[in-house]
Amino acid sequence: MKIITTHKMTLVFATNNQNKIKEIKTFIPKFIKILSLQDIGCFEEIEETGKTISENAFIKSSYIKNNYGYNCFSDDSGLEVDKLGGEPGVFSARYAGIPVDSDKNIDLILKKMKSIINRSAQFRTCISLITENKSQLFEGIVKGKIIDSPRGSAGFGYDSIFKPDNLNKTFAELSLKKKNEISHRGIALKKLIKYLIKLNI
Ligand code: ITT
Repeated sequence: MKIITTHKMTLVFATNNQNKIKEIKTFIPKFIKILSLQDIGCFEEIEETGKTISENAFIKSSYIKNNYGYNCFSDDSGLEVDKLGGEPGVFSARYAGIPVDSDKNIDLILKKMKSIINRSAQFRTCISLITENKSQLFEGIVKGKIIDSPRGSAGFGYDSIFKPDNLNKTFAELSLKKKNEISHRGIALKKLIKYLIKLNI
């Protein structure tokens, strides 16, 4: 039997990061149709000129709403290391320069933290949703520690050097499902989905 799904809501997910797409796919309820930037013919780079993670999230979603007319959400995320004054934070993607290179970013963090004993850090995700004229922000934070050298091969970005509190594994040693259960992105996404389900009632 053919199952027909009717989507009651269409949203663009404004990202070029395939790992983020993989992570959010497991969350999205069937009544929502997700379009990618390619689907809507958006191939230009959206400049992230904000001073904070939340500003950059809003820049990406409002760019799509203003230029393409679609309801949209975006995710801006970053790693914030306490003893580095919150770095790399908003510069997480390009911490070691352009072109973006995750291995170089990790090397730079580990180098800067070589003699630092307090290794507390957190991941932050801000999801900006724009539906018609309404703008909403959903935040997720997960606290943990930066370990001495990378461990694990799953995930992306800084996952291999981040060990969430209360777990003895790095994010890169977790399955996608487990990371989603506890991660910054998972927390922000759960808030987004709760809001969208209410909108749909
Ligand atoms: P878009 O802007 O196209 O969504 P991006 O990769 O540029 O993709 P961000 O601006 O949010 O995304 O950059 C955040 C960087 O922080 C990202 O490139 C990773 O290096 C890192 N990062 C974000 N989420 C992460 C996660 O869940 N695990 C590990 N590192 C992460």
